[in-house]
Amino acid sequence: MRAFLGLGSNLGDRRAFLAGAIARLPDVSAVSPVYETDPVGGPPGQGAYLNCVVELLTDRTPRELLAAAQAAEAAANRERLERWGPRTLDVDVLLVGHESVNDPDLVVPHPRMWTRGFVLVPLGDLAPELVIGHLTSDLARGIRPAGTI
Ligand code: GSY
Repeated sequence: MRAFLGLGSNLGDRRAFLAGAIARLPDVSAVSPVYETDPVGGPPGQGAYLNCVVELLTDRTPRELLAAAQAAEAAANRERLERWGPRTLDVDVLLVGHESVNDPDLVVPHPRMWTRGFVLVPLGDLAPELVIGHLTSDLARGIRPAGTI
């Protein structure tokens, strides 16, 4: 199955946190370019994010991928201090093949991914066919290329 995870960091050595997560996640087959993006939601005054999307070729279930995402966040010393607040690392399960999950702690496809430029732009680098009809110029505005990992 082709699965996609979204990665973001806006605290500390942001690029190192993304790189550490990519090294630790299972079955990674491709990594998008990195983008610097303005925070969506959360408290005022927090710093810009670095975001990217990774593709996995995997047989793991969405729940197994959630566990891998949470392990990567824990390894980045993430503390859940404030919902939507700044974080060393956020790893979201975006898509897992054609699977859908609707549990209190896990919804796949990710319910907000289609309205977030910081997800759709890097996802479009890896899978342009998935973002057609979703990625508008409004959403892409302010998503700034920041190199590769
Ligand atoms: O949902 C992921 C964490 N997050 C982000 C993010 O990764 N990038 C941007 N630009 N804003 C965000 N707000 C939240 S919450």
